[in-house]
Amino acid sequence: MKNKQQNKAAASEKDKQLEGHSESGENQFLTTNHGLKINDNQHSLKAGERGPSLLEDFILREKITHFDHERIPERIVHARGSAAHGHFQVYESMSKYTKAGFLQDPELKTPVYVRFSTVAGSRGSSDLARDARGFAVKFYTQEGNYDLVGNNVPVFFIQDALKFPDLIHAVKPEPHNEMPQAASAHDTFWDFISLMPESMHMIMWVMSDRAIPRSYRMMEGFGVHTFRFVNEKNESHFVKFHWKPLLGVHSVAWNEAQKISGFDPDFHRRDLWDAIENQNYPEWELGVQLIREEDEHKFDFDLLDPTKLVPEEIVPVIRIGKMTLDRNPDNFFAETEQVAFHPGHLVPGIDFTNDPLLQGRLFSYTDTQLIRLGGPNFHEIPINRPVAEVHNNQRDGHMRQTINKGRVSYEPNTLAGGCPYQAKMEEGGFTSYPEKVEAKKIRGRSRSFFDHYSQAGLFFRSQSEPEKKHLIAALSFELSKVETVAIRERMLLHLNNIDKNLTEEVARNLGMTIPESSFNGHLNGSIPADETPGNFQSIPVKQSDTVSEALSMANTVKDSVAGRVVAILIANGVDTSSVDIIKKALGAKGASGKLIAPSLGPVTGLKDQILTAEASFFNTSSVLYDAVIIPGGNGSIKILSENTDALHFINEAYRHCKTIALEGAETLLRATYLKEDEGVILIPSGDITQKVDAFIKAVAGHRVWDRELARKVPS
Ligand code: HDD
Repeated sequence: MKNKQQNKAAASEKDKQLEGHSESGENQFLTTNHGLKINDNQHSLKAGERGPSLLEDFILREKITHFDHERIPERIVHARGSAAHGHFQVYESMSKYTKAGFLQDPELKTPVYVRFSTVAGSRGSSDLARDARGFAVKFYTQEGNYDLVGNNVPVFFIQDALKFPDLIHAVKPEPHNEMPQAASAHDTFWDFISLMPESMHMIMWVMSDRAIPRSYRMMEGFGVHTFRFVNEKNESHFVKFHWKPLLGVHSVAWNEAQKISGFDPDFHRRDLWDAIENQNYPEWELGVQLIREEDEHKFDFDLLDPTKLVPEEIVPVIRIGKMTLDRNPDNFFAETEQVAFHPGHLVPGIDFTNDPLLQGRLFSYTDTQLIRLGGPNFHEIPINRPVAEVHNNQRDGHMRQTINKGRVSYEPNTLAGGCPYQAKMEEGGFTSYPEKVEAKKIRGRSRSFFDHYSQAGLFFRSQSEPEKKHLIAALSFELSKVETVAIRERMLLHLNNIDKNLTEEVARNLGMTIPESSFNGHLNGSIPADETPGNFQSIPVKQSDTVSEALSMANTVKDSVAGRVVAILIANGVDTSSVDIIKKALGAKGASGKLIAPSLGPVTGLKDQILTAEASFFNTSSVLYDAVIIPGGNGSIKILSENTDALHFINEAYRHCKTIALEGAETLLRATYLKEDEGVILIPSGDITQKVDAFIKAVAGHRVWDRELARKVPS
């Protein structure tokens, strides 16, 4: 009961903070920022109708000045993103492992704000760039904000935060000509990577289909670093965080991604927005891998190394709660642009480890907000404000919102009764886990960080055949854009330490042979130069044939079509009752069908019923849909089979391995490249009612990637 009241209080407090001028208000006069009612918003003040504008026009100056300052610096990384509100609930108390308040009570709903992003592109870049995706969750807990600032990939490129600026400089557009935008397929990125063996595992992930998700709703999320859970008895467990999407993990094809970037660069943003507007609320389960303190050194990699994952087969992921996103933001700038995440926003019960990448991040995020949001008071922006009360002696600074009362802004004090005073641990005061540290100062890394290839190999081996082909194609694409041959050669040497077959295929696509290992320059992360030269031989390569099923998307959940969009191709003469049946069947499963015709506007069906085309071949493309269905009706089928745009639409959907169903459409089928497989569903005229469920089931399977293996379509 208490928690319910607290939930309500927290939610309404958050709403109050977010309130502002709203569009639907009645009796609202236009005013200046100082509340003066404006009488004329059409004309600036002039000396006569044809005369010069007057400096006196404070209304013009206020409006233009505000406009001139509308932009703030975009995020240095993760500039392109979209976000939504929601809540998190734990399934059962995790008190055995952590005292974190929001992980104790299954009744407690903790508000969250979640921002998904790409990493490399600018704010206006396409959602479909090949890239890792940011997955940042802000929990507004009653003990303060907790941020889990992760990615959709469980590992990272580098082991030490000192290399982060180098990595980002290398991947961003090249500085002399600002090209290419939101793309890693260029020399500086691969030059850097080819000198950073530690990045090979992450390279496998970003060259895989994980880097071109179908939807933010269909991505896994990972905290990446090893963190700690700490319980009331101050006992610690290592913890790895996972977000598991209930819709499964799905991606698009690379050829498709490139086209989506042209047809709808907001594809992921729109998908998230539409799903929430249509009440297909995206859901993820929070998973944890828990490792006892005493087991820290039982792995053949270092838990502090962010380029390694803990295979789920070794430490299972326990699903401990669910997050649901159920409200779109009201204002993109105020919320999504101004939200400030920070891995250092912690609550009691969760703590850091000494992962050197995490340690550097703990400095970087506050620092970046100072410049991006303009000063030290960014925590007062509504989207960043905690629902927990804030009391401290910090004051003043740019854009201070709080009006601190009284004369005391120091501690200890007597004049304010000693307030605000420190909280003891049992009162919820945060204390750091007292990890023993005894060491010499050193710039270096542990030898336990030196195995750079084993998990890259594990990832590649664990992929399905179509996934492997996609990865090879992606590497071939990226490296073919690299002009400097020596960089490509170095990459082939690295790949050869991961998988021989992979390397041979990439080399063949590049028209190259795999060079002898001959590089003697500085390779970051190889065994130090005083022991052996920094070349490829000095990096240990372990042979293994283990696989991890969890790493392949082929093993994901395939039982839902919620939020999927199906293209329904129609023309005059279409059987409108078939259209009706399809739309209803899709709607019943949370999917939608969009009517696409040779032109926009009315389409006359059988029995003269009129349908309205929602899109036409002029303004849409098959790449924007999950599947295609062509309802019967002889007239419609005849028109479509003679329409080259319609044929291209169907052929392209086939190429991208989508499910295609055709009702009574043999003529149309013959005019396309389609060959029958489980994703090409032929429905005899009039049988749509019986067959529509089989079609929807096939759509839930997402793609018939095996079509590529049969060499019916290119991968
Ligand atoms: Fe970072 C933003 C995730 C390493 C420095 N990072 C940012 C965001 C995400 C991540 C999801 C976007 C947050 C949002 O939506 O506003 N970053 C990661 C992950 C990392 C990582 C999973 C490795 C495991 N990051 C990392 C390092 C540094 C940074 C090593 C610096 C030393 N990251 C930043 C940043 C950003 C940022 C420059 C840009 C905007 C912001 O922080 O608020 O400070």
